[in-house]
Amino acid sequence: MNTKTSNSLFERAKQSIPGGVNSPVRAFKSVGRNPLFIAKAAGAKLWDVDGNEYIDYVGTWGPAILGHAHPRVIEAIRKVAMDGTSFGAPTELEVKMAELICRLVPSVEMVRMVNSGTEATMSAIRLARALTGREKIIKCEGCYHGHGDSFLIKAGSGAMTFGVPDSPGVPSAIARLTLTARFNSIESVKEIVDQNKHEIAAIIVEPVVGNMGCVPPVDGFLENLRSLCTKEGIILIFDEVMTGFRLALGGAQERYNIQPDLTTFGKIIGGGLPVGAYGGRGDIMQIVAPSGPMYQAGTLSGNPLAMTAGFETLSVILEDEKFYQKLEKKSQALEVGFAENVRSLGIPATSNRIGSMSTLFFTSSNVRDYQSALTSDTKRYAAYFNAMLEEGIYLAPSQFEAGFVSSAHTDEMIEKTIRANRKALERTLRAE
Ligand code: KE4
Repeated sequence: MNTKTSNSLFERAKQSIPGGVNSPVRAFKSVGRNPLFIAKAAGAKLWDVDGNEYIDYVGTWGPAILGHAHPRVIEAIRKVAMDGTSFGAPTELEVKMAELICRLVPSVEMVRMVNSGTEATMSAIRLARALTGREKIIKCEGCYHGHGDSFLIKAGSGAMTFGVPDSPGVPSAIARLTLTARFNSIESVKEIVDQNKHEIAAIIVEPVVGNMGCVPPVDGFLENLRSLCTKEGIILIFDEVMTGFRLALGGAQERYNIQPDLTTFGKIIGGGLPVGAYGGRGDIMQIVAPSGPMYQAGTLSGNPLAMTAGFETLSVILEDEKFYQKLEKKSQALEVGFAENVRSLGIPATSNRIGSMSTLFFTSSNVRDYQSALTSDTKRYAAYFNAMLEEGIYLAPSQFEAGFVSSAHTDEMIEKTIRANRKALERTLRAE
């Protein structure tokens, strides 16, 4: 596979961008090769600058639920851009977007737009602290909530990929306020709450984790979190930056029928443009300036391009009442095909999937939390990743990420991917 242009671009990029990329996981470090520079994308396909074509299962880390460059979304952005890209003043588009999110997400009565998932989660915990007057928060090991100081403690995603879950530069005074529990262990959460009575402002969790690889909640975990927070006066924050509008129109909270106090969003609601949002109970959101004292702001928050791209994306989904069933069918076919290959080749691997989010873990353990995810053979994952790339399949360049199926993935692409998976697994066997 010729990647000459990508390689020379990467050498150039490293002269002016730290690590040559604008987000660490893109550097392909954990899969032992230079990153591919992408020239264009359409539907479920990517083309790199050397003309190589791939079926894409990263989907720009979640936003591309319709595939890339959906004609409706592109046309809507083109049209709205003609009237200006940002005004720093309210627009009707923001009202329409806020009303749509409130209509679709069960627990959200009011919502504030921001520019990234990180901004959304940072604002949500500030709001929880403002409301409760408490300072400590609980997160789960392996969950990733963006790069805000309070979250880079046993973080997932890129931090887990590079084995630096706790970043230098985070003041110990801040780090001390973040306590970490084990995902899927309500006992570990209760223990921390009991040891910090009346001091916990919020528990923030990915209701279905994507950032240690895909790890669903075990039965009762989310329900127990909800009742614990209600009993203890702790704000329950569902970080649905990845799962929002991915797992259902109402996100994971609709799927699991749980009402968090606050929810954070990102990715899909921007249709591929920079966006984030946080929302929830009206009585809590009223505290946010200018209706209340908790300050949070943003020059480009709710800008017309991102609002339009997100609104059009959600509109396309809403027009197809079978949208999520079709996504489920394709994602299940992929999972069954992979499982058959893994079984027949005797590879120690297990797959977790919820809806169109999934991960093939190279471990024989059942992956249900950070510790079990870490039993994965990351060297084998790297070999598998590279073999799939050679077969024209673009996967997440890390064992600790989720892959995504979009509505643009055809049955033929799913079948091609299953065939490629078998060849790639065979190559990893030979590489042993
Ligand atoms: P951003 O600040 O990257 O928009 O969102 C942070 C974030 C918050 N919460 C969850 C559940 C997330 O998944 C993310 C971001 N996800 C990663 C992918 N695992 C972004 C990819 C990257 O860092 O380049």
